[in-house]
Amino acid sequence: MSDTPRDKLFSQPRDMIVDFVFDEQVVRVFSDMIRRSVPGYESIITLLGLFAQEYARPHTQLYDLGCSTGAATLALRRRLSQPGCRIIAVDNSAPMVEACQININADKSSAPVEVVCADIQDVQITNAAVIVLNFTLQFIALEQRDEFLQKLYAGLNPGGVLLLAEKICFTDPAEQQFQEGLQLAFKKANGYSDLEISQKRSALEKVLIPESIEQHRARLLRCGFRQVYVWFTAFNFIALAAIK
Ligand code: GEK
Repeated sequence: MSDTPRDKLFSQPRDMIVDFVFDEQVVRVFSDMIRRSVPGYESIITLLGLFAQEYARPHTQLYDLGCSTGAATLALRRRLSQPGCRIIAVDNSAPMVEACQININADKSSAPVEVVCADIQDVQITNAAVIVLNFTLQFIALEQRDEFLQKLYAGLNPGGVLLLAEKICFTDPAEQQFQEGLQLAFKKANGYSDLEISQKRSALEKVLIPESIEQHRARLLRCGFRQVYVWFTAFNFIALAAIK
């Protein structure tokens, strides 16, 4: 995945900004785009593997929901040593699923992976030890998030972990400006121009809806998770572990 073409999707002025979609153009540059946009992305991906190592139990399932090109799936797979486990990677973008399958096929680790093209809200979750929602919940409609997380909770085995990483917002406007400003600086330092940043922001506006850490924590506790911990944070991006 290291030879991914560079993301220049928003580099030219556009007459009309349409809502962001995970189409073939995005898939082609996705790996470059997410690394240059999300501070800490690569660390989060690598560290997810440790949760597979620590939380997978023999003959259980691990889910990567909104798997995109399979980075988290591969991190889980490479650290998975329990017998009889299976990873189920799901995305509703056909070109993402295609790219994910290619990356899985090229990987030499042995745990079986099933790559599924479906809406994550329609997937049956059963016998799960680990569920990864890495920057995916933010694309689910706000009013559907409670029901969706309740479903994940129900499919998780006791002692299992839900790994939720999200872009977040802050209730204090000064902190919002501070954290968002630093993410902007991160994107600029990674070579994105002001035009690219503002056009992409407009395209994502109605599609990616961030919530505050308090909202995430409250929802997870409402669903029944007994422990909710932040295990990674970088500006306006966090990763939480919720244990059943
Ligand atoms: C990573 N987890 O590299 N059903 C299925 N897939 C969906 C849905 C849905 N309802 N909504 C969005 N997606 C990945 C990164 S990207 C994050 C996740 C980002 C999929 C969508 O097609 C895309 O592939 C992914 O969720 C979000 O760790 O681009 O900021």
